Amino acid sequence: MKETIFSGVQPSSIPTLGNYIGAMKSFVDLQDKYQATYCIVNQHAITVPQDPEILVRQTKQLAALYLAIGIDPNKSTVFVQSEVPAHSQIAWLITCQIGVGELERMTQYKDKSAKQESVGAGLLCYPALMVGDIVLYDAKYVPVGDDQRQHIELTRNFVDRFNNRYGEDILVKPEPIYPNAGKRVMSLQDPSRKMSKSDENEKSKISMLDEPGQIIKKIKSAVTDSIGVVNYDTANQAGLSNLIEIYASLSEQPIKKIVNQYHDLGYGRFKSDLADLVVSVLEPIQKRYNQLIASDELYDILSIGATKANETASQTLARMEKVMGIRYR
Ligand code: ATP
Ligand code: LTN
Repeated sequence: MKETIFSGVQPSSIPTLGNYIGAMKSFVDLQDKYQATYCIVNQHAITVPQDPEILVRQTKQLAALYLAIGIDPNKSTVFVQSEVPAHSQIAWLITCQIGVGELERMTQYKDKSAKQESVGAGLLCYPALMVGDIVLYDAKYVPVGDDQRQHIELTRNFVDRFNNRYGEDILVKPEPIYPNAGKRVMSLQDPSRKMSKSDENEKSKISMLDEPGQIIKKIKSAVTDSIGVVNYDTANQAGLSNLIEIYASLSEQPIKKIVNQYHDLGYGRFKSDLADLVVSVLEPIQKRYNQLIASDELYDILSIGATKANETASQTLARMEKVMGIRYR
């Protein structure tokens, strides 16, 4: 039996190159070795305000992108979170067992709540939903970017606590899988902040659906420094080092080799080759995306995915409800 992995991306906007490199690319790479379940986590997206019509559109777009990057529905289960009720059901059981203090310490909560005028309780309770996503599928591994480190740690602590209280081996304790290069892709305009799909500054991010012209322009205008020599030095050349990581991930070459190759060629040449590389990766994905988004195939795949996910998830939910004493028959 293959070991299980689970991961998800929020349909909060079109995914960026950061989402692709940090997480989605690994989804494809790992699907042969593991029994994979990949979710479009739309219930996570509503922890901050969303326009309903745009959310629906983005949900379909993200599903199409999952398939366009190479997630194979014959190997992996792909589904939309709201189509599997066990996610919201288990989230409540978990919410009742997580401390408010624990939730308030999450940096994602601090960052996101600082940006909201009025903070919904869902934003604070969000990690309970994420813990639920992972444990429902008995996931041993979770491919994610570095910004999810704290949430995975919280999941691991929760599983320990739960199993201690209710019996060993009820829940599987997951481990994160981070990519070798690009576990934290930074903003092209401010390399001290992560590239984020909900960043309002379009120049800070490359969307997976950006056209070649936009990609070239954004990489050309990415913030670097005045040192002028291509080096991987995150302290003094943070912007450039971020571009090198992107190059390393997409070309699957070691950072050292890239630095050797471009060391004396100047930033202009490096940026122009990087832009070509990004375009060469995204163009075929966009081509497949355009076919998928216009077809009914997408709905069929998501229906089959939700049915499969439901089978597994409802069993875990039942196991948890039983030990917690809220299944009386
Ligand atoms: P939002 O801006 O709406 O919070 P996000 O861009 O942070 O979205 P998520 O949907 O929260 O994206 O994350 C999906 C996956 O992408 C997660 O595994 C996350 O760790 C990863 N990820 C997000 N941003 C980056 C980044 N800049 N570098 C590497 N991985 C990232
Ligand atoms: N919280 C993640 C998205 C997410 C996720 C998950 C990732 C929701 N549920 C389960 C891995 C496993 C985020 O905001 N980046």
